Amino acid sequence: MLAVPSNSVSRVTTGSTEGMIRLDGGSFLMGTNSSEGFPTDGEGPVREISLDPFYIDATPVTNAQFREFVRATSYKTEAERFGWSFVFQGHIPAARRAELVKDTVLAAPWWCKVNGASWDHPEGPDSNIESHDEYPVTHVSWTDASEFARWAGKRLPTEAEWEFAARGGLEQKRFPWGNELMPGGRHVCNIWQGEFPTRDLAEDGYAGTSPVKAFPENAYGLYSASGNTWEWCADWFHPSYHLVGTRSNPSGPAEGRARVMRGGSYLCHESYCNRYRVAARTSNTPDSSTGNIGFRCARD
Ligand SMILES: [Cu+2]
Repeated sequence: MLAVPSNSVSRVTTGSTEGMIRLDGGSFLMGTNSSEGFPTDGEGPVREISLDPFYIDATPVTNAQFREFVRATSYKTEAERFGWSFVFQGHIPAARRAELVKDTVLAAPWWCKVNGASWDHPEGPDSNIESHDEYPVTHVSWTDASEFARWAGKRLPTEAEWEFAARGGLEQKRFPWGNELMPGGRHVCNIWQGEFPTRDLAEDGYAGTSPVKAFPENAYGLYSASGNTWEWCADWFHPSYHLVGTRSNPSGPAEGRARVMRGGSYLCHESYCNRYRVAARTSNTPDSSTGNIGFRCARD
């Protein structure tokens, strides 16, 4: 038996609720009316949502857990099948940029299309995840995340479940721990410090992802909800569907072109993408993968 360090995240036992938190559900106020929110994202209006009890992973799925899935199933992620994924410019050695970067995103040129980037080569073909077992898996698409969840006997959380869990029982606070970004002057999540996207001061200790338990959990025991990596949710994204949708166990529109992502990432900064707030939302197409998108699972 290997000794498991106390801070480590448990192995995946398929069909088990180990490493998950059981939440009673009930009603909560979802979204925000704050002027800080992005109206076009559909963060508001605040509405009362009720949820049945559910389980949710205490942490995002780690590299070690995803490796177990790949070893058990020989699963190939979409990034591996497409042959590339998006890597943040600051994570590519300047000397190799010309060779590795095939293209960039017009509206977000810091996202580089890198051949050979994948969950176990997160910064390109020569990079690896050695000594990063307890970091969140990245470069996984919504489809990949759903396949992992199915293997583990779980599912992706609905957006409402994600927000309920992330709020940790607090009502209408900005963050999973309260209203202050840095309570007591301490960094409690992994986001961007400095000038985005060129100057990353990494004052929180991390320029990229951080171990899933690097920062304190919220009152429900949920780690890494704000910052670190975006997390896929089950729902299709729509900026206004929630105005007409059910308020009891909502699961989003029946169809769409992009899936919901929540939580923000190590690239979020107030000046550019103030979406590490607990009401913030964004989306991506289900086959997209990047170095700052991961996921956690839920189950009934
Ligand atoms: Cu952001």
